[in-house]
Amino acid sequence: MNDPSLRPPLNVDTSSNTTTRVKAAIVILVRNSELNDLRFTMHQLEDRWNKKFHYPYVFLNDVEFTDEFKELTTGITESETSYGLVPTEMWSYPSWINQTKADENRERMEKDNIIYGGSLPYRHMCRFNSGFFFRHPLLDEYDWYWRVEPSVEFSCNLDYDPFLFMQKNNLTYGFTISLFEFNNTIPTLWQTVKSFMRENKELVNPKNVMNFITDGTEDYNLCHFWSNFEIGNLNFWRSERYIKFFEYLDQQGGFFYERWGDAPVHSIALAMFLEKSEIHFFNDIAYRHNPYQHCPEDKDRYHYSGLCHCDPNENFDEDITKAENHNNPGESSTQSKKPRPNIILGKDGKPCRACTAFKDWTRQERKKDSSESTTTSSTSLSSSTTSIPFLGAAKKLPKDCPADSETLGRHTWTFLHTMAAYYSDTPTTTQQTMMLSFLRTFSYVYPCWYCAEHLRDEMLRKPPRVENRNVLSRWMCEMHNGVNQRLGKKIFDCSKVDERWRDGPKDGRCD
Ligand SMILES: Cc1cc2nc3c(=O)[nH]c(=O)nc-3n(C[C@H](O)[C@H](O)[C@H](O)COP(=O)(O)OP(=O)(O)OC[C@H]3O[C@@H](n4cnc5c(N)ncnc54)[C@H](O)[C@@H]3O)c2cc1C
Ligand SMILES: Nc1nc2c(ncn2[C@@H]2O[C@H](COP(=O)(O)OP(=O)(O)OP(=O)(O)O)[C@@H](O)[C@H]2O)c(=O)[nH]1
Ligand SMILES: [Mg+2]
Repeated sequence: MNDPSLRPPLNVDTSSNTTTRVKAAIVILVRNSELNDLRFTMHQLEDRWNKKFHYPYVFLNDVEFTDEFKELTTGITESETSYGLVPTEMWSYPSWINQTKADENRERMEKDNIIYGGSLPYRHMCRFNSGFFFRHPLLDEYDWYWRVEPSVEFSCNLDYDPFLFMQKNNLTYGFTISLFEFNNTIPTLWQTVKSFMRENKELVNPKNVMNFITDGTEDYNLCHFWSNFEIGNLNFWRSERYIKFFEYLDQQGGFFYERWGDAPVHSIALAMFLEKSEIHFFNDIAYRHNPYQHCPEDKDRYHYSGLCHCDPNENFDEDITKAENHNNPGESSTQSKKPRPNIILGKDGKPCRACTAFKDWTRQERKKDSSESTTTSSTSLSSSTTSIPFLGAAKKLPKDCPADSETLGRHTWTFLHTMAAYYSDTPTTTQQTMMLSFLRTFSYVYPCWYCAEHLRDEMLRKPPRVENRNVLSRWMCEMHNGVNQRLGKKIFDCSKVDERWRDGPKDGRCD
C-alpha cells in the first residue's frame, strides 16, 4: 500500500503532509472568559499537529465573541478561523419543558451535590452537543470535526492527518478516553433508550457494539467515550436515525429534568448504530482533560523517540490512581488512592477505572500496534456481532441479590395491586383516609427517586380514588399503565385487573 493515509499512524511518513485535505474543521464551543485556557490549548494543538495541516477552526458561543477573543485566537494559527453564535433555538428550553419542574429538579440535584446538578447553562451545553452542534450553519461545509475544549492538552506530535486516516479507513468516530457516567445524572436515560430501541428495532445495527455499554446484561454499565475529545464524521450525527434518536430523548425532557450528558448520549447512539470497526481508539493522541489523561505507554516508540512529553505512567486506560498521583504529587500512594470528592464512581461505588470493555479495546489496540506492518488495516477493531440483550432474554441475577429498580418495581406492583384487590367494597371514612394517606406517603418514600417523582406528578394530575375496591383497583391499574407507557411496555387491559390480582384466570390454573 503506497497511500500513506492508509497506513497505521506511526508508519505514516512525512509525505502525508502533502496529501489532500478533507472537509474537516476543529470545533470549539467556548466562553469568552475561557480565552486564556483556550490559547494554551490551541498553542499545543498547533505545535503538535495543526501547523502541518492547517485545518480551519470554528468557534461557537451562546453569546457574541469579543473582538479580543477573535484577535488573540486568530493570532495563534495560520488556519482560517470563524466565529459563530449559537442560534437561540439550539440553546433554550423547548416548548414542552415544564420549567418549574426543571427549576425544582436543579435545586434538588444541587442539594444532592450532583456534579453540575444545579447548572442550567451546563444543560444547554449538553443538549447542544447532543443534538445541534453538527447542524450549526458554520459547519455545513464540513464532513469531519475534531472537538476541542479550552484547557485540554495534547502532548505528543501527531504527524499524520487523522481526518484523512478516518475517511480512508471507513471510520466514523474516534476517542481517547472512556469512563463511567455518574448514575444520578441519568436516572431515566436508559429506560428511554430501551423504549426507543423497542419502537425502532429496524434502526439498530445488527452488528452493534451494545456489549461495550451493557456487558451483555439488560443494564447500562455507564461506560461512555469521554466526549470532550472527539474526532468524528458529522454526517453520522446528521443522519435520520440519530436525529430521530435525539428527538426521542429530547421529548422526554431528561436534558433538563435530569442532567443527561452528551457523552452517554453520543456513546449509546454509537453503540446502537455502528459496528466496532467504525470506532477507533486513538492510542497515539496523548490527551489530557483534567483530571484524566491518556498517554501512550510504549516508551521506545513515543517517549525515547522524543514524540511526547506526557508521563506514560499516568495513563487512565489502566489505573486512575496513577492520575491521582499526578494531581497530588506530594501524597503517598495510600493517600492518593483515596477518591477525591466528585470523583467518578463505577456502579460498584469504587473509584472509576477505565471501563472493562475499553481495556479490551486498548489491549487489542496494543496487540495490533506491536504487530503492525504497513498494511491497510487501521488500528480500529474488527467488527463483532452482538445481540441486543434487553430485547431478548435478560440475564438473571441470583435471587438473594439486593433489589434493583426492576425487581423492586415488580414486587411493589404485586403489593399495590393486591392491596387494592382486597380493599373493602364499602370502606369507612377512616379506611379511606388511611388509604389516601398511605398512597401519599408512599409516593415520597418509594426508594427509587425518579419513580417516586413521576408518581407524585401523576397523582397530582389524577388523584387517587379510594371510594371502594373497584375504583381503587382501576386507579392503580391506570397508574401502572402510565409507567408501562413511559417504559414502552405493553398496556394492561384494566378490565382484567381482578382476574390478575384476585380471582385468578378462568381456566383454573392458579386454583
Ligand atoms: C410506583 C412505581 C413507579 C415506577 N416508576 C418507574 C420508572 O419511572 N422507571 C422505571 O424504570 N421503572 C419504574 N418502576 C418499575 C416498573 O414499573 C416495573 O415494575 C419494572 O420495570 C419491572 O417490570 P416488569 O416487566 O417485570 O412488570 P411490572 O410492570 O412490574 O408488572 C408486574 C406484573 O403486573 C401486571 N401488570 C402490568 N401492568 C399492569 C397494570 N396496568 N395493572 C395491573 N397489573 C399490571 C403484569 O401481569 C406484570 O407481569 C416503577 C414501579 C413502581 C411501583
Ligand atoms: N459558550 C459557552 N460554552 C460553554 C458553556 N458551558 C460550557 N461551555 C463549553 O462547553 C465545553 C464543555 O464544558 P465544560 O465546562 O468543560 O464541561 P465538562 O468538560 O463536563 O466539565 P469540566 O470538568 O469543568 O471541564 C467547553 O468547551 C466549554 O467551554 C456556556 O455556557 N457557554
Ligand atoms: Mg471540560
